[in-house]
Amino acid sequence: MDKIIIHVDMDAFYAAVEMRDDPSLKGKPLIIGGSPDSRGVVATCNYEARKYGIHSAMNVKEAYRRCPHGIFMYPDIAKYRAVSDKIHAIWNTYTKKIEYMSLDEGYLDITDSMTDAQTPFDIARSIKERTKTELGLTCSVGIGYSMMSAKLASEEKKPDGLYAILSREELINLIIDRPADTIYGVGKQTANRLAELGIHTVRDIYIHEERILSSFKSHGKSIVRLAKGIDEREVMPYYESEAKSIGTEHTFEKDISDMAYLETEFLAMAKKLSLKIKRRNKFAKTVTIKITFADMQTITRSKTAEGISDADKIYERVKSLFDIVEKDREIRLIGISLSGLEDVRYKQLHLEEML
Ligand code: DCP
Ligand code: MG
Repeated sequence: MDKIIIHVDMDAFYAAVEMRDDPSLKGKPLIIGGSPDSRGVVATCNYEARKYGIHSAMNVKEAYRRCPHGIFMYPDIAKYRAVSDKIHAIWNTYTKKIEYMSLDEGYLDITDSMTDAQTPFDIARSIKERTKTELGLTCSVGIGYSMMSAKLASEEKKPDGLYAILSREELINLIIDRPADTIYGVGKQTANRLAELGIHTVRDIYIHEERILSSFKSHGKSIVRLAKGIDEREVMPYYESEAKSIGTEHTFEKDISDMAYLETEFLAMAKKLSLKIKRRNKFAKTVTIKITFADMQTITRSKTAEGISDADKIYERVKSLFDIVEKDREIRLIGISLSGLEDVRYKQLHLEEML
């Protein structure tokens, strides 16, 4: 049976909280970020400021150049976090199967929690209504049969939107002529590589399916499936994401002596784990590799240092461990595990950049 997933994303979150708390800011372009003379970047801005082409991650100096009469404010993360807790508390009354993506965004799987008398639209409207009356804020809500369809639906009518994409056909009709990076998992880098293959839109993904499958391996398979509307990802509730470690391992059909090949495998694993750990909003302090030799002897090697989540950082640590393993026998299995997981401190890096 299809799932019913709701994706909620607050509108201009930090800016909306500031406008709510100081109504004199309403109607004026408001930019939250570093001061105009600092090296900071824009965290967000309200919709008035967006008319000037200002957006998240833009250099504040550039934002100031575009809109010198705008109001520029530093973010107050503690305040937004407290508001976020209240938002999450509202969501929690509809289902316990919630995956929080950031302070202002989350997926709610309501498949099993909805009563017979309710439709997904009742729940979506109720969430919007309560967010408005109890917190004085607006959000955009998407209803989908999968995580990707729910997310695209919430973006569709932003701000204060409500939209549903309830079948693969509807999803495909909506996205077929959109850029390839509409597909979850297609970031800048992948989009560039796709463009080199002449693939620019979702339609091109269908046309050149074979080319993608041969050039991108398992990532290609996932791109093609998602483009066709097949998205089996489960909403991962908080309690499940509390697992103490995240790992993956691979047993080879034949024992391997080619070290360069093993390094490529480790790199692919690091990429996979990076996606997983980022989805859980975590950093890992400890990286452990596991190696089983052809004679079934297994060894593990660990390194603990600052928390990381990027694939290249994970791989770097894996490589430093693998380099010092004595490779005198063929290898049957390799694995990586990430532990010492800590929460991503929301935007702290960004704050540091600004101060
Ligand atoms: N944020 C940030 N730096 C970024 C992006 C976002 O600090 N590069 C912060 C500020 C945002 C909040 O996270 O208010 C939520 O991010 P969104 O991408 O959901 O953006 P907004 O909620 O601000 O706007 P929208 O209405 O487009 O969702
Ligand atoms: Mg938002």
